[in-house]
Amino acid sequence: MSNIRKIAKECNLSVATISRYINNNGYVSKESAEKIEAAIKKFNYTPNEHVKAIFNKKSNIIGLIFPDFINPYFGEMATILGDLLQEYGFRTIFSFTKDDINKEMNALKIMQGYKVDALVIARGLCVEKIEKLNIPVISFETEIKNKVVISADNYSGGAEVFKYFYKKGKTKLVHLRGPKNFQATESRYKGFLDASIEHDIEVDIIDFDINLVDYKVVYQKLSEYDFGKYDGIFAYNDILAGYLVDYLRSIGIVVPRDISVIGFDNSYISRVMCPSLTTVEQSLEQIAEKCFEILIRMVEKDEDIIDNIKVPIKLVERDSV
Ligand code: XLF
Repeated sequence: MSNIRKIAKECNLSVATISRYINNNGYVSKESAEKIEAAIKKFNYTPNEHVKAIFNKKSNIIGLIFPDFINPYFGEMATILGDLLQEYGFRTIFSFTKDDINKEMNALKIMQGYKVDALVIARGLCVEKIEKLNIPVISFETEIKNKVVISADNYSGGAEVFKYFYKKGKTKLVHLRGPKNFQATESRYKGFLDASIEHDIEVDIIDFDINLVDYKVVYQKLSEYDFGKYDGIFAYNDILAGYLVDYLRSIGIVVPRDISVIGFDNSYISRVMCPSLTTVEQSLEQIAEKCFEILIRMVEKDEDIIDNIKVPIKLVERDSV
């Protein structure tokens, strides 16, 4: 006999009443609630998620699709958000895309198979497919029609980097630009470029259109350029800035003595790097908390939400400039 039926029999109540009590979704008298509590204790019962799911028509699972956890920014974001969801009582499952469309397609299929109640997709690429999903979706960074989109104010971030270099007297600048299919880094690039045009300073742009997962490939790419002619480098994110500082050291260029470097993210590596990294903060806490709050509204309260949320950025001064 299933646990719920055992409890129902013990209490002399219907299975529906037990379910209402366990799932907190309807009236149960005080007297019945006390009986049910006693039976739960007696049988040492922990609600079976599958049973809950059948009664609620919800799986209680949130799917989180991320590029990878090699980039500490995504690792930190998933930890904060996953923890909030877990504390609330949700289960989380993860899939990784490595920014590959086929892997992302597969991840979406797997998530649908698990009948997740909602999805958070970071830097998604399969825009049309995601647009058609009929479950709540929060998209981090990628604009998707009729969905909730959350991103940092990347354009302002890029502009702030230029202005900071300029204020510090650095005008021989280069930007390591992210892959063109990343909307966030494209905005950083545009913000940086527009600010340089406004100040009448010509800047160089290097297309860094490779995956940062394999550091050997990154170092190989860095070795193709002559960084000695610049006094400031804007890397499109912290992990690239980390590789860059290390690479420069390996060829005898010392940061910040010989050249300044600014990243983007304010992930924990920016604090522990040597020198510590001046960077643009896209607040992990604010982004994760916003995702959590909206997920709860969409999944628990069945609210239909379409929004485009821009989280403000902040330049964090450290030792790399
Ligand atoms: O997609 C962008 C590029 O990398 C994302 O916000 C990140 O900055 C994370 O490191």
